[in-house]
Amino acid sequence: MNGTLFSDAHAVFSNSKYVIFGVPLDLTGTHRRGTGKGPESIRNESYTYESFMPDLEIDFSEIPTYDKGDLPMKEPQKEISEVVKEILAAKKVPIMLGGEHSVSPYAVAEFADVSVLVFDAHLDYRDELKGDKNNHACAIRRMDEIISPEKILPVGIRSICKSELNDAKRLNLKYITADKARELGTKELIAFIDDYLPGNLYVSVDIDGIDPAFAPGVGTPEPFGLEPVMVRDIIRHVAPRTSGFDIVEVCPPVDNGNTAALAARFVKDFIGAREFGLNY
Ligand SMILES: [Mn+2]
Repeated sequence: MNGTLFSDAHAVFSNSKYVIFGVPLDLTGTHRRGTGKGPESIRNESYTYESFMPDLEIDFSEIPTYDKGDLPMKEPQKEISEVVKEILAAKKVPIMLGGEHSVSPYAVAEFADVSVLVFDAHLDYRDELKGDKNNHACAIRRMDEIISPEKILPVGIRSICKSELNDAKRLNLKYITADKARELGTKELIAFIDDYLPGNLYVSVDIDGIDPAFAPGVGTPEPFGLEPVMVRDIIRHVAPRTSGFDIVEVCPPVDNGNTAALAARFVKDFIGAREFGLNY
């Protein structure tokens, strides 16, 4: 990283409630490459926003947030496991900035009892790609080996290969397509999420779940995606019962800055809404 920390992340670890860390991993991208620059770009764009969040009436600078910087990514799985373990042991909330989506299962594995809400264009349900089980196209498959398919709900899906579809049916992985999300609308979709995934949540946002018109800077863009405001409203709604969050797949070399800015905004909305829901 270039030394820039997430805006208003002034706390030190010991007095923080939220711990941000970057995972600049770009190993298995299949189309456009460059997600390794994601964390740096998200941090830079976080400075575009006011500290004060008017609709939550919260000043982000008053929420104790610590930015640990980037992990070295020499041994991604080990590094992520150790950091998430440390954060959870201290009863803080980990927020991971990617990097490619293959990092998410490593974080999820450290949560004792959790369901996972995923935003993504792709089902990421291949057992392997190019002989690699840790390819970013296998992220949700790896997660469901950790916690079971019934405790995962991908939303915004519009890219699935035949084998993924067969496996999703066989293993009972439910998912919400982007078209279905639009048909339901935010209110009904939120009601469904609360019903299907009650209790403690981990939220993983692959930014390509959003329509490429709003989030063009991604490795594998898919048209007809989710609108950012729907994703924001869902994140805000579930934030108070969410104990881990990641945002992945921002790809700065093909971004006009808006994708990283949106990712930074989701981080702020998650933290702000969680505080609002818990403390106000
Ligand atoms: Mn994706």
